[in-house]
Amino acid sequence: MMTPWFAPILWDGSYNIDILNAQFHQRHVRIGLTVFAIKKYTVFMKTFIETAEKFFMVGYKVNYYVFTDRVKEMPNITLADGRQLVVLEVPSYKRWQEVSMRRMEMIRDNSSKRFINEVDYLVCVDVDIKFTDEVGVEILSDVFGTLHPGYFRAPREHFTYERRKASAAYIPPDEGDFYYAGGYFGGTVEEVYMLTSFCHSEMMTDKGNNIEAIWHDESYLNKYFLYHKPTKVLSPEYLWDDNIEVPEVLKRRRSVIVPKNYNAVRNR
Ligand code: 2GW
Ligand code: MN
Repeated sequence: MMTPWFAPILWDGSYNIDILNAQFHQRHVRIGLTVFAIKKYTVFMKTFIETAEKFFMVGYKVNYYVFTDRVKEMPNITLADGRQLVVLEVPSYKRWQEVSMRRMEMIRDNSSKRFINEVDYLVCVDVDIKFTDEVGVEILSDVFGTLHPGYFRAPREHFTYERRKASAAYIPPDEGDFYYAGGYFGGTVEEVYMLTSFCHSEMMTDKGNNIEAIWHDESYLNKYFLYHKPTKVLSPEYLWDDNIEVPEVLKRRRSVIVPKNYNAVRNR
């Protein structure tokens, strides 16, 4: 429940939400939830927002920041008091790898321009998820990552870090604490700015050298966390994959990956 650098690993039962709520309400914290719905991924929006209304930071001031190239396809959903949906129109990239990777640049740019004036913390997630149980202020910290559901019990040798030395995302075989998921990280706006700046510029370095890390943005995120340790680590309760058999330690599933009809939503 604790990393060797004394960051809590959040499992059900490791915290008292009433104490945390009292602390965070006292500070009137505002939370931004960033999500990207580019091209056909707009189909995930309705479920994403509806389930977030039910389970994500209920009772807090929440801004949904939706980056999309299809503004007209945004669902019209009535939100609870104190919550708003901010649609940010962005260009779409042709390659799907780039669609995923460019999120770092867009989060970075909006952190300094907009998010810093509007919220205290950012939570940055994939859109192909649905919330199925409470996610509250227990996750908030300077900078946090999430254990990838496929690797949280795996030995380091199995982590799918970038292993080519030519890439800026390279991680030596004898280094690396956890394998973090690309689709769920966050922290204060300042910390998320630093994280996304790092990931974007390392991606650009690689691009200049005609190399792209094996798992795209996820590989650069793992590199960042190796040398800038997260101050909280979310257990896979926060991002579960129902294709994996539920282990005994997993008492709650707070968000799960929505099964994709690959042909319908991806044109690789
Ligand atoms: C992605 C792959 C193939 C074709 C299209 C797309 C796509 C992604 C798209 O057309 N439109 C779009 O908005 N996206 C955004 O990128 C969307 O927010 C989506 O959740 C995110 C990542 O793509 P996804 O969810 O299809 O990829 P996963 O779940 O396999 O992602 C993991 O690995 C990625 C890198 O390959 C990222 O690190 C991601 O954060 C991981 O969860
Ligand atoms: Mn995804």
